[in-house]
Amino acid sequence: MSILVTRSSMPTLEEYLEEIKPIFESHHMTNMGPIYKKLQQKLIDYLCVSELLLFVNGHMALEMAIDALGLKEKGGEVITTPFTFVSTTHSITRNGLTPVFCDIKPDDYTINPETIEALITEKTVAIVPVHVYGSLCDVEEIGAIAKRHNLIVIYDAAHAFGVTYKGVGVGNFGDASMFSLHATKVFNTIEGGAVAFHDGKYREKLHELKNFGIHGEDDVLGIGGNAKMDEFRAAMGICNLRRMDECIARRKAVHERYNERLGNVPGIRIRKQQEGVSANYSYYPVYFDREIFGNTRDDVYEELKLNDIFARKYFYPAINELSCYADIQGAETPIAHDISMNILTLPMYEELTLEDVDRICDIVLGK
Ligand code: T4K
Repeated sequence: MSILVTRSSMPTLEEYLEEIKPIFESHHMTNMGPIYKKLQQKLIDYLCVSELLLFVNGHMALEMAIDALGLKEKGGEVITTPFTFVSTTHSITRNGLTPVFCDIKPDDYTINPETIEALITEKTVAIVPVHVYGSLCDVEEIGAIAKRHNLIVIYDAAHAFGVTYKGVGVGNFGDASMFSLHATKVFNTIEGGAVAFHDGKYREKLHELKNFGIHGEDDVLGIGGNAKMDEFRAAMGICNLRRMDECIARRKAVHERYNERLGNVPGIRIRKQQEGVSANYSYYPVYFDREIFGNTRDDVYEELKLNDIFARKYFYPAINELSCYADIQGAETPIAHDISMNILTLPMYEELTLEDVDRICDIVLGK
């Protein structure tokens, strides 16, 4: 059987059927029904955040968060990373804002705070960093920069569900954070997304944006869209959340086996455990230094493919090298370019066996 880069975590069919049974009695299938509300509260508790709204997917959650926090109205420039999934940048540009690409750090691949400040102009309105692969951004330094320059910070925490820093849930940093709850994520609601924030003044605007701008029965205040999470997806979330600890423990075992096998190989670079961070083991990225390792990232990718193993080049090309962003002028981002050319995310999911990991590593190492 093929091994793909990931495989969705799912409950048993019986467990899911039990959870969706009430929908067949009430016929309440969507529009913030009881299962939505139950999941919303459970996620507030699990992520240790004060406010959280659920969305149809992570992309719409981020796009609407940027709007709800007033950035669309303001217009201007947003400093962000070129090393991410294209959704991050699209969320900025679809709000009429201009992305300004800032280079990343070579060790954890998150935006480099040392280069942020030089990119700030009188047009800068926000920073949108990404906790890429679940690596925590330098939240303290980014927070200090934002305070100095009066900028909004919205984290793309698509990969960082359940990550904590010094015991604080990742969703507490910045003005808002978006989590993707897509089928490929550590925690999924099939498709889904969430925005966590602490200032209650955003609640109503965000809620309205995802529900056509409707404000009660008598008026529509804003020009919203439709990005509501339905009851069937919320039910999947309820089931999957029950098994989160087990799921993360199994991923951790996979991660540790990869570390054992690849951690000390000349020319292979793996991420180090970040101090104070409890990880969620969402991805297993490996950097290949072709000069030392001999084989390139692409050689390894092809060899795995020949063996029916489908690793992925997340995130290649860097966003500022994509055709749709070719017109965006800006500073060079050589580290993001180098990482995107040489990194491969190896298969990572809870059901991956340690024997599978050994087989993958044998192929990577040419054994
Ligand atoms: N920001 C960041 C940093 C993100 O990474 C993402 C999404 C977003 C924002 C936006 O969040 P969402 O709107 O998606 O909630 C996948 C995911 O679709 C996407 O969610 C994810 N990031 C991105 C990094 O990866 P593809 O096109 O690579 O997925 P696909 O269909 O090739 O699937 C990858 C593997 O996952 C498959 O080989 C098998 C497995 N899989 C896939 C699906 C769809 C399953 O096991 N079950 C499934 O249902 O984008």
